[in-house]
Amino acid sequence: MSATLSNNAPRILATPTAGEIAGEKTMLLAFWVTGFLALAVGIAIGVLQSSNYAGINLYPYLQPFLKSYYQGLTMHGVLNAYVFTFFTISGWLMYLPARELKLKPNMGLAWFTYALMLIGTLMAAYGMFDNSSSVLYTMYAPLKGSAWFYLGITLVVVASILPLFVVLEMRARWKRANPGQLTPLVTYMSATTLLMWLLAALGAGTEAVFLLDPWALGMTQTIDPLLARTLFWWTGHPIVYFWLMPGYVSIYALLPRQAGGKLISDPLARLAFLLLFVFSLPVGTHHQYTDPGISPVIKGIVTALTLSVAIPSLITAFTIALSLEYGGRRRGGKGLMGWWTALPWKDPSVAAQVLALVSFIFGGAGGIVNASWQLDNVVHNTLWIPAHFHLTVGTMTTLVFMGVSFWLLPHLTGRKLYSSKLALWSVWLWFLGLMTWGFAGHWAGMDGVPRRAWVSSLPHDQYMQLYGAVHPALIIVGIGGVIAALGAVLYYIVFFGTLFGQKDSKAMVEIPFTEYITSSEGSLLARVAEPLGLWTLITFVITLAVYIPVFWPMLTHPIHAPGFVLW
Ligand code: HAS
Ligand code: CU
Repeated sequence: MSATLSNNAPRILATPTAGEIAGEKTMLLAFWVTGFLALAVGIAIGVLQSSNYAGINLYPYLQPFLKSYYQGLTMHGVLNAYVFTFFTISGWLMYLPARELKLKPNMGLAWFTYALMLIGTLMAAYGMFDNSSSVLYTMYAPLKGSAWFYLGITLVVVASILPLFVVLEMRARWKRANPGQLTPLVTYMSATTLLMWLLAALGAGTEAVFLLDPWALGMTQTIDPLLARTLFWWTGHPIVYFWLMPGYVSIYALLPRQAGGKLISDPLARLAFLLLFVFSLPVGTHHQYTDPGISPVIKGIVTALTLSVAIPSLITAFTIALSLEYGGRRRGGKGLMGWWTALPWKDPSVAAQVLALVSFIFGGAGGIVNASWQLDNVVHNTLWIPAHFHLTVGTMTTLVFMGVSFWLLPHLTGRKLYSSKLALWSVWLWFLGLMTWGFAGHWAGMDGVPRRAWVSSLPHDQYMQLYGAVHPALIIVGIGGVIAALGAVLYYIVFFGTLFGQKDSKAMVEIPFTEYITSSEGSLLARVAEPLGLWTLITFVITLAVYIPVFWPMLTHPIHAPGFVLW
């Protein structure tokens, strides 16, 4: 009898010692510094891309380092969209749950993740720098890259899955000690994000291991471009939520407190994450509305499913706007919008995240246009699409992480933020630069300016003949890029100024975990959302139901295309 009782009774878990926490901080710092270094290189190359559209061809001055616009574009996309995000997100999603649960993560696995990701990054970087792999970040076969590149990317993707096991193990340990209790919110969000990513990565993982790697190693001579693209987009859509959801962790679980308030509802946050998980997997083919070989019936179904993916972000918009309003009113804001001006705008971390949210209103609205099959035909493969993703991953994700770094770096290093003022300038310039870019890019896209085109290499009169009518928009694209780059310069002054700055005992700020107005206690919604294994299975079944009819004709009518190295 007593044995049964002691089995069910809550167990006391060993909390990590100060030395162990210091080790975890070093681990997270390694992930963030590596990620932000990659971003610095990516941003520098970004200025070349935006100048290209303004008609300024800087590539001739960069020989022999960058051979072509397409090499630059590949590096810009891979470093920013994969390397920066995967490093920062992997560290972030292991460290925060560890602090929330007050448990020690499996540090061996955490460091192994880092090492594998670094090796993969170096291999892929080699393949890009030697100009053997200018295949763009979407790796569209039959454009052919080197084995260094594909194998490197494969390792990076494999590494990015490992944090899931670190988080699930901590969650299981915590659940054994707290039987019947709901997973605390940050851990719930992290586990959901990483489970979503596990299923998402199956597409690109299969593409890499069965198509791209053997092809680049010379084991196969041809490739099926349609199959490769479809596998890529299996991952390529949900990857955008792998970029978004870790930012949402801060927006839901930390920002309300930083803004002086509380999160309105914990169960609604869980619902948003669960819906992002379930809805984002089956809709990858909305990137292929113009591809042949996919049934129009599927394209219609995917349009409807994609529109539903906006629902969790709309839930987020209302929940967070209300949480911010609550914070602003507690800080003395009066009247209809007084709460808005009463937000702590002088705090660069808050300013960055709120500005990121503002940009995401436009990024999200553009996404809803893309989601609609008919409207997408107008904007697909135009500059509209990069404009859309510079307001989502370029601003929403990146600016939130910049904002987080303003408290996280002092938290990790015990050093003072180098300059709050410079930090504020950097986030405003980044926001204004990318909003300018975004506005002009959408405009130029609607006028039919193609994306991924080395337009500045055309003779001037030909460039003007083709794009003269939309030249003002393209010049604004270039100006937006420069403003954002100035913001980045200030940002990195703050970043390195903090890393190498003064030690200050007060700098070691605590993680601003928020309180809730409505907690998940007694919430049916939170209970239904809790069994993550079941939700993973449900999502997988729905995804297969949508994808089996997509893949079937491709597998029964394979295409065999030889590879091309164009640039
Ligand atoms: Fe997207 C293409 C559809 C969101 C990234 N997307 C891309 C590409 C990237 C990307 C990188 O359906 C290009 C890929 C390539 O290279 O070809 N996208 C959507 C939809 C959403 C969406 C429906 N995208 C994102 C996010 C991304 C991202 C997030 C990165 C992080 N996207 C598409 C489609 C395409 C596409 C098609 C293919 C197009 C083509 O032709 O190739 C939705 O998830 C968006 C929902 C978002 C909202 C906004 C909610 C607003 C919030 C802010 C509230 C503000 C507050 C502040 C609280 C509905 C949460 C208070 C303010 C006050 C004023 C009170
Ligand atoms: Cu998508």
